[in-house]
Amino acid sequence: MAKRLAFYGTIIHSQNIGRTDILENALICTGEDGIITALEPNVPPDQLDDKLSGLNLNTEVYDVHRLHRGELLIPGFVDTHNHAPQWAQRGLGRGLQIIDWLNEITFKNEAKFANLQYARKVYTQAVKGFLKQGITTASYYASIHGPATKLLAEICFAEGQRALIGKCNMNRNSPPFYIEPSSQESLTATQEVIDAIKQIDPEACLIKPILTPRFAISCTEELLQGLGELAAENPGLPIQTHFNEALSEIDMTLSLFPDYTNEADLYSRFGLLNDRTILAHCCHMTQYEIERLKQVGCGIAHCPIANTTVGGGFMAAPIRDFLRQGITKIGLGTDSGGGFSSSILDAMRQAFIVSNAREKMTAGKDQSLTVDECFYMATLGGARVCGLDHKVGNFAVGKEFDACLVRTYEPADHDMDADLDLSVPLGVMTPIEVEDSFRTILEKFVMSADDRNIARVWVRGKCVK
Ligand code: XAN
Repeated sequence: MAKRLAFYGTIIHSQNIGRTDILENALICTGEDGIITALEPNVPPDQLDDKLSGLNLNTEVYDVHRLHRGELLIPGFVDTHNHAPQWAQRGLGRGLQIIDWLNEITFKNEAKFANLQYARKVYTQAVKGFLKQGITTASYYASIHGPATKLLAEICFAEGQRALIGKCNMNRNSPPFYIEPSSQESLTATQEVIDAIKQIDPEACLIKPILTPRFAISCTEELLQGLGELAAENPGLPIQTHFNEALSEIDMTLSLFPDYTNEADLYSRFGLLNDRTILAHCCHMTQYEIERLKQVGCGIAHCPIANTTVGGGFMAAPIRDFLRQGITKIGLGTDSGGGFSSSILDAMRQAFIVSNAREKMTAGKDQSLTVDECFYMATLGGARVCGLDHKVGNFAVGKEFDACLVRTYEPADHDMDADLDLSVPLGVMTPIEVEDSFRTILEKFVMSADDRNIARVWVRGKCVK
């Protein structure tokens, strides 16, 4: 059981892609189960004590936080595409095309997760590292190894991170030291991991299994068929894969599956394209595929850092085009280690950069993204992609309290609201000025903060940083 929490101050969250609510003088409370029990904006400061006693909020059972002007409460970040074993290879292999990068850097690194001692060390660092940066939910690709994948699930659960966790399926086009011997063995190991995760967290309070065919290149038809059957037998089971990431990858996929002209039809034929599917990248999309994704309701994991630093291209998903066509089930992925950064703040910034490039490339047709849109993708959009928006992504009575306390100044013993000039900025974030609106403070945070400004983090009401 977590301690009950109450916060009074400024809360910022998304309601949808175009709407960010800034709630000033807001009071939010949680129960011992981490569920939000009250959310009320515009509580005048002189009425706060009455309100707290009216809600029966005494500090013995509640941890009461009064936020000053330099602090904000925002939803925890959702990382919709993350390779946990690549924590130790982030940033390596720049300049390589995607298939070469996999062969020269990634598969050698992931093969090390056959060793459970090594897996424990790296996965513990990774999960703690992501939580430290406010990533309260992650959709993880593990390695091909069942035991190490179970270990990742145990670590997420113990550290208190919400996660979807998938053992990668790979039974072809992979090096001899990093390949599953047959489709049957891959399927059996997948089922074992699903069962183990359900045993660790039977009510799926924090962690859930996810089917993870790495991409069609690494799976035989028989394996994709078997995974599609698993998906059909388990109606709540999500699926994740890489999709239309790079031209070389698409060419190779279609040459391996000559009966198909596009990846959407391929995954659909094997029962792997549905409203529980998370498609990472979606960079090179035909109009037909955009319409199929919309029709089916797939989630899109936009990974702008990896798309511009690995894979030999400067082509990230056409987000403005998706939005124009009514697709809003879009989140951000760090895609670390293809993405060199494990920060969703960095992913937001790179999403702006690639959208600016697209604006130029399309002569102004695809306008660049806004702060509201990126903030949505980092929070509520990501929760939608992971099928968790009924629980997290923003704040509402009945949802679970996953949150970050943003702090822009060092804690001080003077009245920070009155004496901003005496305050010492925390980290290297753009400093707050007296005249700044909370919208400006949010923009400064998104564009220039780092993990030092994420002072505390809660998942399901439990403090994890
Ligand atoms: N395709 C991939 N793309 C990527 O960015 N990272 C990977 O690990 C991977 N595997 C297949």
